[in-house]
Amino acid sequence: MLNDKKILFSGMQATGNLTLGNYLGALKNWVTISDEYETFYSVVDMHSITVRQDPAELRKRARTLLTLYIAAGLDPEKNCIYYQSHVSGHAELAWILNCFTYMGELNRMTQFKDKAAKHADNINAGLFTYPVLMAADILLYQTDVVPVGVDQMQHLELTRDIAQRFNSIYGDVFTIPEAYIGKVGAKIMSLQDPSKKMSKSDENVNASIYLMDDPDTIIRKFKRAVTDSEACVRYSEEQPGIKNLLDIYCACTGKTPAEAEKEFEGKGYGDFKLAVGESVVGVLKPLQDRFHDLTKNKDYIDGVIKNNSEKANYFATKTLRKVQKKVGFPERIR
Ligand code: ATP
Ligand code: LTN
Repeated sequence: MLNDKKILFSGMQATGNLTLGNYLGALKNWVTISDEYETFYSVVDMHSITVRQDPAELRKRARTLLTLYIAAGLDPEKNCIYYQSHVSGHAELAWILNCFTYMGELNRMTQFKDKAAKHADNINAGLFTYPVLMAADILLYQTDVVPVGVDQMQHLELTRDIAQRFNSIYGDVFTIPEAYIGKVGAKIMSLQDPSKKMSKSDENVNASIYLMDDPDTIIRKFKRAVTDSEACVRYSEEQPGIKNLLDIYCACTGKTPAEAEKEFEGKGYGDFKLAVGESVVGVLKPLQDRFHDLTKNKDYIDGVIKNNSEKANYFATKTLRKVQKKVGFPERIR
């Protein structure tokens, strides 16, 4: 890198509509910490085809996601925001790393087990080796930190194991990455079943707040959120529904759970849910306005896509050539 900053990489899949979980667990943290690092934020469209996609729809969602990165506050002049499929090094490194990953390791991945159960009619090899592509994403940029939600920890551990294995054979080729888990919003749960994470692929639309939901919809979904019969706003594992709403409220307002408990002392769940909904509207409305402005500016977004894919390609190729040489591929003749 040209400066002394450490390197950060993260990515999101262009499948489904982004939820408040994706925003509070990932995107918001990306913005908060971006200034401290040299950053690469990828729209990981190659990961998306591990489950069947409609091509036109995937293209549209990928562009929406890239635009949302910017709307959320990432300046594309400072942050390398790009499509994974525009940098062929991801696939090339993934192939090499496949040869340094064991079937047994991949068999243990819980996301694979979940997705295989969900898509029983299409358990393809890509779904199985998905974590290796993720390792390639990260290692390609000599990444130091990877901000993700807790659900991705297992993949990150695997990435570290693969990198260490490779380095122990060929010397210090890869930087060993660390996970960065945000303090608040690390795991936002479903509004309809607080034992499940809020997920963009949930079939029940009332379970998730989507980033593009209008204010009325947001308030209505919070009013319907599953709670309990304790009638007391307390931050406790015994009240998972209330705890989740407190997590959301604190992530949106910057308050601590203790401050929030105090604020709602003696108040009913109705008032509390309304306040949570309003705090979410307060965060999402400005983001939505910026998103709509950006979509009107096609040339600007096209320019971001072009410039940043060139930048990502430059850094990716540097690592890739080093790795190719180490494993014994013949040198390129210029
Ligand atoms: P899917 O439902 O398709 O599995 P997802 O909603 O889990 O998708 P991903 O694309 O897998 O979303 O995740 C993008 C990022 O958002 C990851 O860093 C992930 O850790 C984070 N994330 C996803 N869901 C949540 C959640 N409920 N709470 C906090 N962070 C989350
Ligand atoms: N597997 C992640 C998305 C993802 C990612 C990455 C995250 C793909 N490559 C590299 C961080 C770094 C997910 O399903 N959320």
